[in-house]
Amino acid sequence: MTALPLTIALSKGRIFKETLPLLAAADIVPVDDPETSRKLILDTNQPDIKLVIIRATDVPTYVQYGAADLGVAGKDVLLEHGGEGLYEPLDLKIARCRLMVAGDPNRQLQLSRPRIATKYINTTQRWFADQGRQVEVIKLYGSMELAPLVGLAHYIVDVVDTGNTLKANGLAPLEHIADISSRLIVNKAAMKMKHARIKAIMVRMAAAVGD
Ligand code: PRT
Ligand code: MG
Repeated sequence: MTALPLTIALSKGRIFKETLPLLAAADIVPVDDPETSRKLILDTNQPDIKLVIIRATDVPTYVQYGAADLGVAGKDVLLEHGGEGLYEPLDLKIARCRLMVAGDPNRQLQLSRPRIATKYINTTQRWFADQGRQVEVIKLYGSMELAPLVGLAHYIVDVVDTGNTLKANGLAPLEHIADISSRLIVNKAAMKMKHARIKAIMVRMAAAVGD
């Protein structure tokens, strides 16, 4: 019996680096290095397993539509995406951070309808709406920390790790929305069609997850 081929979606940078040892535990080792290669589809030591290297925010979309069977995505990205069409069976406990509301700590005025700059517009709307707080959400694609400094927004919602980036810009974390780590995600149809194969990978990755 020949195994059905598998495609795994990953983003470059911290997720790729921290996922490598977990994939290795499942005997999946990329042949090319995405940081130096320009290839978007990487071969692995297993002829029927490929890695696709895409933007972090695109990973759930590829898995949802079955363009990838598996993927690794931050919980921040999954909350924003909504999780439609995919399972989230395993917390890989990598790329950990916190999703926070942040702003100028010396300017805690109770604005009636503050403007919040973020790339997480759905999550931000939900966080404030659930508390009955009226806000105006502005979509940005990066460098959220700049927005309060130039008067574009009163606050931001972003992921924070060390807090150094906030601090360097005179900002501080104000409210904790969620603890974030990266999750293994699986296309729902693939989970049925390729169950034995995916289960075997999941079991071996789960055994390699640390604390
Ligand atoms: O970079 P790109 O625009 O391509 O996409 P991305 O930023 O979504 O990808 P990437 O690789 O930077 O992040 C992937 C995932 O890593 C995120 O979805 C999070 O789940 C997780 N993660 C963990 C982080 C951080 N830690 C983190 N610190 N993602 C981003 N950051 C940013 C943070 O927003 C801040 O601007 O890094 C900066 C430094 O953080 P401090 O607090 O340590 O100074
Ligand atoms: Mg980034």
